[in-house]
Amino acid sequence: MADSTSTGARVGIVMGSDSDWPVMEAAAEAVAEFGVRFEVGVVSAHRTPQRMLDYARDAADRGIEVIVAGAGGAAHLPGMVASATPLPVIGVPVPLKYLDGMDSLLSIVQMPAGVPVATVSIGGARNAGLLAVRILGASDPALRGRMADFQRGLEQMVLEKDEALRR
Ligand code: RP5
Repeated sequence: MADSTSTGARVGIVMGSDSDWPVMEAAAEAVAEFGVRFEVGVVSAHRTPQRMLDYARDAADRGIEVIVAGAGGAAHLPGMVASATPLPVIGVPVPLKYLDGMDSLLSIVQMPAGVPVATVSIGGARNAGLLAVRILGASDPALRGRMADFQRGLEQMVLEKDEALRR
C-alpha cells in the first residue's frame, strides 16, 4: 500500500483477500465520485495478522480518517481492525459461495460493547463508501454540500422515474 502521508488518502479501504475486490471496488468508486482520496489494500486478519495490526495502529497517524473493511466467511477483519484503531470502521460483509453472505454479516455485525463497527448490508460496499464520505462531511462543509447535492440527485432520479411510469 502506498504511504497515505504522501498520497493524502483520507479513507482506507482494506479487504481480507484480493478475491473481495469485485465487491469492494464499489466502495472505492463511491469515495472517488466525491473527490476524496483513498488507499486500497489487502490486509488479512487470519493470514497476515501482524500486518493487520500494524495497519490499524498506524492508520490515524498516517492521516486516514475512516476505514472501510470488507471480508467474507469468518469475517473477522473489520472487528479486529476496530479493536486496534480509534478511527471509525465500516464493515462490509462480502458474500461467498456458501451461506449467501449470512456468515460474513453475522461475523461482522455482532460486536462486543465498546468496539463498534458500522456494518452495511451484505455486498453493500457502495453504501460503505458513501457512509465514509458522510463521516468526513461532518467536519468538512464542502464535502457535506456535495453529499447534499448527491441526495438531491437521487430524489430527482426517482421523480423522473415516477414521471415516466405514471399513467
Ligand atoms: C476472507 O476469506 C476474505 O475476506 C475472503 O472473503 C475469504 C476468501 O479468501 P480467498 O480464499 O478467496 O483468498 O478472509
